[in-house]
Order: sequence, then structure tokens, then C-alpha cells
Amino acid sequence: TFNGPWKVDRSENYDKFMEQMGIGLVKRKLAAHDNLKITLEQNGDKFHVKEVSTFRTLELDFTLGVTFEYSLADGTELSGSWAMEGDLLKGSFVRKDNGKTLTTVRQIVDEELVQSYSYDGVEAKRIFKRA
Ligand code: MYR
Repeated sequence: TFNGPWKVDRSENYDKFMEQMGIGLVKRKLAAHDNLKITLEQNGDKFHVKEVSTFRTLELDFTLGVTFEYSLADGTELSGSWAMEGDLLKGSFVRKDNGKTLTTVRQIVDEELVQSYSYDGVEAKRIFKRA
């Protein structure tokens, strides 16, 4: 289960990923220490998400397979949806400003929540531990 609070523990290639996303050096340096915490609550095909970081606090709801809007901390707007495939939560989002796709996968690996990101040929991971 994805349910519960998660705190980011480490990241892989996240700086390169953000660079590919067009995020400047100063914001990338801040984002490297964003202390991201996400709390996930699944009820059937509905999820409630609480996101807390040094940048912001926000809560959102989504339903598997239903498109919703999401803005990154720098204001970049995405539109897309999550789907469950086996034990994987797979997200596919499109940037509104350039039409490029960002895909992301959440999975539990050895009691950690591993979130992988892919955008424009660059991949990254952020790995969360139960908080
Ligand atoms: C959620 O389930 O947490 C809300 C929807 C998330 C949409 C996809 C998030 C992609 C985040 C990319 C972060 C990298 C910023 C350069």
C-alpha cells in the first residue's frame, strides 16, 4: 500500500532532470534540499495527496484514470492522470507550456517509496522512507 506519510530520503539524477525541465541553477540548489513529504491516502480509485516542502504546502485529490491539473513549485503547469498497473502507480502528464510529456512511476521497493521521473530523455528518482 502507498498509504501514509513519506519523507524524501535521497534522489538520483534529480539535478540533471530539473535542468532538462529548464529549471535554473539557484532553484535547483534549493530543490535539492526541499524536504519533500507526501502523504497518500487511497480509497478505491480515489487518492488524497498532501504535499509539504520548503516551497509550499498543498493538498489535492485525483481519481485513477481521470485527468487533472497540477502545478510544479516553479509554476510549470501539467495536465494528466495516474493509473494503477499491478503494484505500480503510473502517471503521464503533459506540460501545458510546451506539450512535452513527463511520465512518473511510484512503486514500493523494500519498504521505500520509489518515484521515478522521465522527461525529454532524462530520468531521475526520488526515494522516500515512511515518515
Ligand atoms: C501527486 O500525485 O503527487 C500529484 C501529481 C503529481 C504529478 C507529477 C509530478 C511530477 C513532478 C516532477 C518534479 C520535478 C520538477 C522538476
